[in-house]
Amino acid sequence: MSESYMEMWRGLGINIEAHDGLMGVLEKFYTDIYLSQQNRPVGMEYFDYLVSEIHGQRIKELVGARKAGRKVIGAFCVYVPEELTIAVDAIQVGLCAGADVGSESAEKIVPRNTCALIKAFIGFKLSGLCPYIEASDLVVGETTCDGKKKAYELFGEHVPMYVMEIPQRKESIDRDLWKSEILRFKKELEKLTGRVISTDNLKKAIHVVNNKRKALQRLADLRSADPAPISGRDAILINQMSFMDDPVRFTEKVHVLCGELEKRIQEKTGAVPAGTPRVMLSGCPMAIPNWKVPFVIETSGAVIVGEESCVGTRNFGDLVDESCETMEEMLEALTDRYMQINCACFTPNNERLSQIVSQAKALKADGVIHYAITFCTPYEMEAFKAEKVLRDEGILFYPLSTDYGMEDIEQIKTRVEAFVEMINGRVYGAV
Ligand code: BJ8
Repeated sequence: MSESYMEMWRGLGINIEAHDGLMGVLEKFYTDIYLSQQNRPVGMEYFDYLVSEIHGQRIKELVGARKAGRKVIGAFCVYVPEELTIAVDAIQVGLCAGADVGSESAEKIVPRNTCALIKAFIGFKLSGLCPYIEASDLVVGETTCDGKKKAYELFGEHVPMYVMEIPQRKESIDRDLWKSEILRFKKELEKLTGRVISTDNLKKAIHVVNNKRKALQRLADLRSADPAPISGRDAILINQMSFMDDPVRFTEKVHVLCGELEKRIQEKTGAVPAGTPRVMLSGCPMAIPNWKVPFVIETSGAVIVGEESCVGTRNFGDLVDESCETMEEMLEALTDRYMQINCACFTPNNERLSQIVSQAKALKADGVIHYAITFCTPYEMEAFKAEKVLRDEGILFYPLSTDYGMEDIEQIKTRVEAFVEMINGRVYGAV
């Protein structure tokens, strides 16, 4: 990354030496996992560029926007309504971290057996490595799992923190609570920015975010083709970048890529040969640069064709009703849309199980790998239920728990290869 960002990073309080080291490791990692792939769509060039400038150009845009009086909202969860952020002319970015960085520092303030996602965002902050956290005027957390809830109390000593209360059930009383939380967040944003959200601005913001989701839906649908027109790694990267990039520019680039993928499908050009075992991922979100499991799967003879995840369908599967005209109708529509997200923090959460089955069928997946970050109780527990429903449907299932470390990569590879063998055995009639 260019030398010209040094001053900007220093201004944000970034630990330059440690940051240089991190960027060097990431560059190598990206070359090995991404740029080494054969037959990638040309449209991926934009996303390669985004990654190469993830702490450069994009941060420059955020810093520039702040200088012009706009605010930056950092969020950890897909429950935080980006529509409201855009309606106050602020910018929302994702803060979840997907690398084993700063865990030693993190373990000074949270227990060792905390999930890697939580340790990573704390570690990035305490080690001075995340310009997104440093560029955020408000950091928005949510009461989903116990780990996050308690971590935000500690994290709030280091950043300007705001926590949204997420209900744990989907009864009408829970919906009422969630609607009141949407209203409270709206007021908080209005206070922060000094702007009052008008119906016109909210309508436009809903349209912008819906368009982003529609582009991601288009991409997801194209992956049902055989041969898969794009690797799972590339599609996951695009989903990860949906939390970082400008939403309008991102939407445009995803559509350009989708146009290319449609041509590939017509010409039967794939990222892998037709008939390659098709795996769907389900479970915990994979924040950038968490690419370990996708890399292992796609170097073990399979292709990933979809993600039932918050870096996947839980992020873009549902739209907000755009026919609403009044503020009250729009807030109701936002409440409804976000209540449909099936995070494992909800109980019961049978809608998620149905979603896994229908998504796996729509994508013609041969098997589902359930990904849980070690110590993530909600997803590790829900894996047992997911296994049962998929078995009942005759879909192969493998539950995988791992953290961000690389020590277990060979062990995971052996297990994933055995799973791919099972798929091959079934396809060829041996199972
Ligand atoms: S809506 S999945 S983004 S909470 S992995 S921190 S659950 S112990 S990330 Fe999530 Fe929102 Fe739910 Fe999605 Fe806790 Fe599990 Fe860690 Fe997790």
